[in-house]
Amino acid sequence: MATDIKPDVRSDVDVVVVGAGFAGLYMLHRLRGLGFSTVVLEGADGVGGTWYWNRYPGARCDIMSVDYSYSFDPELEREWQWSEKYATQPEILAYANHVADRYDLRKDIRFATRVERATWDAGARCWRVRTGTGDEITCRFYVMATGCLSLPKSIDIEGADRFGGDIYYTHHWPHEGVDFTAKRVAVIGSGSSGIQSIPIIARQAAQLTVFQRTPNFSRPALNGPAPQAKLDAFKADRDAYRQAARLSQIGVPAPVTMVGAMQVSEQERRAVYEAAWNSGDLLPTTFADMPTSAVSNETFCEFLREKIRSIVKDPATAEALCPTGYYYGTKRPCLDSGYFETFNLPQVRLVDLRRTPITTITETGIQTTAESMEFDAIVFATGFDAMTGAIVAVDINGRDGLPLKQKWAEGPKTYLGLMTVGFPNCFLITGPGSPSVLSNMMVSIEQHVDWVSEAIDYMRRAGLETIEPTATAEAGWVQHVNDCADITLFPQASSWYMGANVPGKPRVFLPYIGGVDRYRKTCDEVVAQGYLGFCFEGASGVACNDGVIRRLQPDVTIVLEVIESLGLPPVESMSPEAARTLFVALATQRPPGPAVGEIVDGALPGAAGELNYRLYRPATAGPHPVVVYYHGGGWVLGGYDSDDPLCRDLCVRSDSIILSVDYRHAPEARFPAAVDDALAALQWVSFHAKALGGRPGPVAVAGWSAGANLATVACRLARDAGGPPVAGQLLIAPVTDADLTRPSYHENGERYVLTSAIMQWFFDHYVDTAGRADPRVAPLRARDLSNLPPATIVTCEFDPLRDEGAAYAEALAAAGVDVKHIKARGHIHSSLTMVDLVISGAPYREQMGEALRRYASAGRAASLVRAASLV
Ligand code: NA7
Repeated sequence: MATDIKPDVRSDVDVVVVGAGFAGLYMLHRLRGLGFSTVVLEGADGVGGTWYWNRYPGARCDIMSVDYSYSFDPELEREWQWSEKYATQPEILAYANHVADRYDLRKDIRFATRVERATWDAGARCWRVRTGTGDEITCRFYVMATGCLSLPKSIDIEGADRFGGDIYYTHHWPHEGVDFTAKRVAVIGSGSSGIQSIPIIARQAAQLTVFQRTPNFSRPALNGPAPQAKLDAFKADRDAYRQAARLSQIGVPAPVTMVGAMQVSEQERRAVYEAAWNSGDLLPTTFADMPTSAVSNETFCEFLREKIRSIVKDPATAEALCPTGYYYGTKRPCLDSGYFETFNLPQVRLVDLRRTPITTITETGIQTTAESMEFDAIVFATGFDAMTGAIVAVDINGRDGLPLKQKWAEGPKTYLGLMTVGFPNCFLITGPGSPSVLSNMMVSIEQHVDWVSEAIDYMRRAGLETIEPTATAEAGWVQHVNDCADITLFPQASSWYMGANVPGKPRVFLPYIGGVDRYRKTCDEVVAQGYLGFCFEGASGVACNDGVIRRLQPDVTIVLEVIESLGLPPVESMSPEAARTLFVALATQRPPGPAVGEIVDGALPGAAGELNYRLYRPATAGPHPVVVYYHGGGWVLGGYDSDDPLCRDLCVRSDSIILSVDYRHAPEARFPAAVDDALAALQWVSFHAKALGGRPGPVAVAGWSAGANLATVACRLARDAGGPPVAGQLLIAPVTDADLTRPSYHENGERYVLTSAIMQWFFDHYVDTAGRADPRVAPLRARDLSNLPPATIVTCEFDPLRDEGAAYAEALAAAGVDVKHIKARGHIHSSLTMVDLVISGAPYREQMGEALRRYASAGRAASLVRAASLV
């Protein structure tokens, strides 16, 4: 009988683990070490999971073996030597068997035992697990260690059951091997399994025909002995090596780069790509923006296509093998041993299913839209129902009998990829929403097993019986997983990461792409914050620690980390002059923003002298509507050119001329100098719109931060002065009040670049305390906000100015102004201006561009009406 957590509740064992692959083996070892009675249920006759089943010729790992091995026991590491850089399937399976023997694991594994159903018994607070043999086992905790790529995708080609020859599946290869000598063989599929097996099958078969639906990016594995440098680093300090892996992006120690592909010359770029090609490494370090920038990524794609063309002699075959229509890495890349060279062999032929799809499999072969071919054998290398398939293949029923399959009908929802709401005490090892398939699986498996073991141990010590995530925590995590994916190119590809390979499967990005390092940190933080996002139930009742662990946009987090690493002095401790110098220096480091048609610098008359401006003209045919733009910088910092990337971006998105104008800065010129200049500029540009090459009619105004403050103040002063008319106002994170006590100041006033202290510093330089209630400083305090131009107000969730922006939107709406309030979730005060750096800001800037286009067309319609009434 098991060690029960609570004396009055009995179960057969503490934990049932499903699967005796690398996850299940380590889970058993850890739980046993903690004194929990555990049984592992495994469908196969032996250990090894995916490496038990996938015995096709050429099957190997493509993460280097030294990395693709357990790290939990230094003794195990010392006694096991891998013979090659990338171990073969038999060697990996031998390793799994060695581990099972070494730790005497088999005695708690029931082989040839498939789990069919698992049901949560709320009354007994245990799981009832039913196996294919009809047995029922009860357990406190139920762990799915079923692997990410273990349930094969069902064959979705018509006529497959009709074929009279031999049929093989890479995922279920005969243990005795297959002899293809003198056979006419077809291989369907060109993922990792196809790419690894095709060169070997080609050497045996009389004829080999490869049916390729999507060409894959593959590079030579250059297998052989493990690289000496790697072995040396490992041997020198194995703890440091393993720790570096745990704190790396993908679970393998690797250099990190911050350099984008387009920031270097073509020659340097090629050198990096050549090094990647010659590295024999699945995930070599290339450029930082490879996952996010289409332009950068395409340069690597084309390099790889050139390599294919240089290897494959027949140009038509080479072209058909060249991947197109998706970006490098967004479908799982491959490593190969002579794959492309195989197509130079006379007995090998490629059928491009994009041109001539399979219509049916016949009794004797395969028919495409172009021809009928006869075969002795067909090999299906058609992949897996990845990440969720093996989990929902078990009929798992949670609280109130909710089937997991039903809960996940629209795509999996998990908290940290570890648990899912409604399924207490049910853990997933490397589940959807965790780095899993985007990482070295061994590192991710160990991290999850450790986390789960420690959680169960904690519960035992605290006398708790159930653990379950909260709905808020789960929704927040799902959002964060999507936020991370959405700033990359990955969701654009029809990949198994997206569930796109399985007909009818919801298109959801399944793994977590935020990185092994960040993910681990997140899981650790959850624990450190008292299991944030979890509810526990025990003898003393239910205790929930509700909350969301990651609320910032992922790229905003990175920006904050980079800024913190610079160790800059606080702005408020600096003189305005020093702060300006720093502001300018930082601006040189940012991406430039998109190209526009033309940029012209000029000067216009301000209220007390000339003001510089910079005009951004779209590349499209004009004349264009005109927008007067006021830069940010708290009335103290910045200049007409300091928001350059944002102005370029708005120019392109709105198809408008953006005229970014300077104004006098404090403390040299205090309030109301900036206001006077802002109004003067608006008047001058309105009058000279046509001369500037713009479209006649009312101009719009836009601004960020203090610039948005000036923009809206200028609108109101123009209204009071009887003109000029303004088509609309775009206010990005505006200053609308001088009240530093709103909740958003309390919540966000210290950590997100723009701090309460800096705002205080700005106000002190700009205006006397007595003047701060003036509506030209605090437009929210204006008595009459009616008849102002339509407004688009953008507020950022983690901005001290958020609440006053929202209050201004409400006040304008109450005064009858047409207002659109855009709330930028997960953003900080400055992140929307960081074009090409904070990619998650792009959808908001698109809405801004759209608002300016709308104002332009409304302004144009009004002008036409006026013109018509004059005729
Ligand atoms: P993959 O990578 O999913 O590859 C499956 C291949 O089979 C891929 O080229 C598919 O084309 C192709 N496929 C799937 N269904 C069809 C049909 N109906 N007709 C033609 N071709 C088809 O699976 P693997 O087993 O190779 O590798 C899985 C992972 O294991 C691998 O990524 C590593 O992580 C280890 P598609 O691309 O869908 O057009």
